[in-house]
Amino acid sequence: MPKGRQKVPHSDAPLGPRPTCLCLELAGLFLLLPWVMGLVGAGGPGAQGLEGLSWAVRVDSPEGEREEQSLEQRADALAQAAGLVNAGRIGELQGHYLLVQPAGHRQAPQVEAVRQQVEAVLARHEAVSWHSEQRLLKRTKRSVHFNDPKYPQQWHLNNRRSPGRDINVTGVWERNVTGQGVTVVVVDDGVEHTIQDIAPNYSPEGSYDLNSNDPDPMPHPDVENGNHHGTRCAGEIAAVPNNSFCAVGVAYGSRIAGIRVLDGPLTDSMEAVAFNKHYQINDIYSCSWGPDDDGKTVDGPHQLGKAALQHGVIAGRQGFGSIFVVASGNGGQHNDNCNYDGYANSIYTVTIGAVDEEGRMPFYAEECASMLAVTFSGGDKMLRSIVTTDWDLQKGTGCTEGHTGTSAAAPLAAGMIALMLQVRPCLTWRDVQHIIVFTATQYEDRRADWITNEAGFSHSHQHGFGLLNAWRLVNAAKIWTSVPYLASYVSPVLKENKAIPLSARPLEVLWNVSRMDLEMSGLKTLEHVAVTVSITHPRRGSLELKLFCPSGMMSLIGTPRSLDSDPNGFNDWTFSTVRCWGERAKGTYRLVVRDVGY
Ligand SMILES: *[C@@H]1O[C@H](CO)[C@@H](O)[C@H](O)[C@H]1NC(C)=O
Ligand SMILES: *[C@@H]1O[C@H](CO)[C@@H](O)[C@H](O)[C@H]1NC(C)=O
Ligand SMILES: *[C@@H]1O[C@H](CO)[C@@H](O)[C@H](O)[C@H]1NC(C)=O
Ligand SMILES: *[C@@H]1O[C@H](CO)[C@@H](O)[C@H](O)[C@H]1NC(C)=O
Ligand SMILES: [Ca+2]
Ligand SMILES: [Ca+2]
Ligand SMILES: [Ca+2]
Ligand SMILES: [Ca+2]
Repeated sequence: MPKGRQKVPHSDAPLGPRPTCLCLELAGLFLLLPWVMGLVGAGGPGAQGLEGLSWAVRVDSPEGEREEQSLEQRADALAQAAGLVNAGRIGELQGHYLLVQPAGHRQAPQVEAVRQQVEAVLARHEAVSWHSEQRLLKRTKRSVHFNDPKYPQQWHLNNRRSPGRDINVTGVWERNVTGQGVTVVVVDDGVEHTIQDIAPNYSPEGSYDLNSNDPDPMPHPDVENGNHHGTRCAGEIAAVPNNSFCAVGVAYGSRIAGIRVLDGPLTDSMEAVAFNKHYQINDIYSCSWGPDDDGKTVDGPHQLGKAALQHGVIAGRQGFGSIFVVASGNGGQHNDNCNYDGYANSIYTVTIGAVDEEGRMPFYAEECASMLAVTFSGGDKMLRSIVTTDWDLQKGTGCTEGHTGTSAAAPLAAGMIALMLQVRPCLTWRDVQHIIVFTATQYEDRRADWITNEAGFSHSHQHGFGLLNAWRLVNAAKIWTSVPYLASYVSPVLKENKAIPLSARPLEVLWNVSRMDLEMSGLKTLEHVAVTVSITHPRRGSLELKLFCPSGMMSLIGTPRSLDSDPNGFNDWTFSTVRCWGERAKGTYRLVVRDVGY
């Protein structure tokens, strides 16, 4: 479960008339480049030729004419002349065909005689410019057999009980993509880096202890809450495989650092330091914490924390931008919503929620319009949790089967992003978000309100754009063309000096974004849409805010919360949504504010 941050007291704004003040901000891209999904598949002839003899040939047309049909006919004729069968074109290689022995002749006793005959025909034939007998290539499949005792229980990596209900990472590892060259930092209550599943991958260069102000983020023993949280998250990302100990991390070839900041009073300035600490070494910041999930808190990064997030995406990782992964929160039981959590709501963060082993939204999970995607974690008591490293500072075993909450989901996402950055280190922070949007997969859950937006992306407030899939993420990363520079458009401040009526007739605020506005800003396609509001209202939790993009796509940016009876309304709070991702920016935006009467 995420740790609470130190709460900053709300200022006591006087109850006055009820002005509503809001400002619409769009962030998006200048141009949407054509995008091709990375399909990895086999076409043309398969393995059928390898049971008998087979040859690859290049066929040329005599007149230099290269029409596929005439090439195909020549390959047929050639096959016949050689006593073979044309098994079809080889993949996408024009003029290349695979010729195989006919089915009945495969066990022919005089293999050598047949081989010589065919060779003679192919060598003489005027249509053949090249030929080569196909022999079996010796390739050792690097399939992964780990001796870690808890690896078989890591269903989120390789689910044998319900195939498909995992992050689909084993094929990525088999291709030697394990996060090599990438450093992930866990910003938390420390990382026990001496433990055998962490030590070989530990990065002291990326680490720091802001609670004690020293370079070593070793957690301090604490009987009450354990301070095991950061170590568990670190193990999910980079636990060492095949060391006969505990478990395996998603990106076990990456380096793992720790920033200890949650074990003591936390200030805005400490948070700002943490978000940019060693930001040319640390590529990905994994943050499994946030404001209280009590269903009545509205809080997030303050001035300095916000500035550090923005500075991180501009200057971190040699200018490609630090990747901030945040957990969406565990306030599900309290009807909490991650749009009241400024870390999740921030456009600079990758906001990750949880689904359980059965692919359902767990009881603790929060929903929100700024949710980017989900990945696996524990659920109710009957369902398995996440197996990972644990501290053994006092009498622990260094291994746990009980890590859960969105805290356990965010590090899995951080690990998957490390795999992407190994294959494409120069992806920008926005490329990473785009690739997640493009590759996350929708799946059925009766609680999910999937809607396909005008750009063709399906989003639900519960699951974002869907489930992260390591195989799809890495393949898309390989062929991704970086998105152009960030463009943004900010409307003027709109003041509506109107009361928000109880129930039936909501307050509506419209804002038209014209072609001229967009030409001035250079913005074409939406990514994030953010609305900053100041609303005075005697009971904040009674308010509901819906934002409609020009396409009509609705985002529930502010949900009513029965427990939130704060009398001060919203003061300059920014709500954001990713649901209009990829849509055109021009047109009318409509904010609908309603009092649901709690
Ligand atoms: C793991 O270690 C065993 C020896 O304990 C070895 O046989 C095996 O190949 C190793 N697996 C991997 C994937 O390196
Ligand atoms: C999972 O990965 C394998 C490669 O290991 C790939 O063939 C398969 O299509 C992937 N499944 C999904 C659902 O993406
Ligand atoms: C895997 O990658 C690492 C570093 O990128 C390299 O040193 C190693 O030789 C690779 N192994 C294989 C089997 O390709
Ligand atoms: C916005 O545009 C619509 C039609 O395009 C028009 O009816 C409406 O009056 C405009 N609203 C504002 C506030 O300019
Ligand atoms: Ca220390
Ligand atoms: Ca291990
Ligand atoms: Ca929350
Ligand atoms: Ca976010």
